[in-house]
Amino acid sequence: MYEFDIPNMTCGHCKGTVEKAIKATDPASAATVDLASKKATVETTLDPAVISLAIEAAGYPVSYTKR
Ligand SMILES: [Cu+2]
Repeated sequence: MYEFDIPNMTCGHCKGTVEKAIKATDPASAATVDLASKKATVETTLDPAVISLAIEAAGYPVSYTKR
C-alpha cells in the first residue's frame, strides 16, 4: 500500500483525472483518492514510481511513501 501526496488536486475533476491515471496504469489496483486530504492510497503490485509518473503525466506533481 502506497500513499501519494497530490497537492494540486483541488476539485472533483482533478480527482477523476488522478483516478483514471492510476487505473490506466494498473487496472488491477485498488485506489482510494481523497480530495480533502489531497492524498491517494493505492494497493498495487507495480513499482509505485510507475504510478507516480502516470499521475505526473496527467498534470499533477506527486510524492509517495510506503504505508
Ligand atoms: Cu480540479
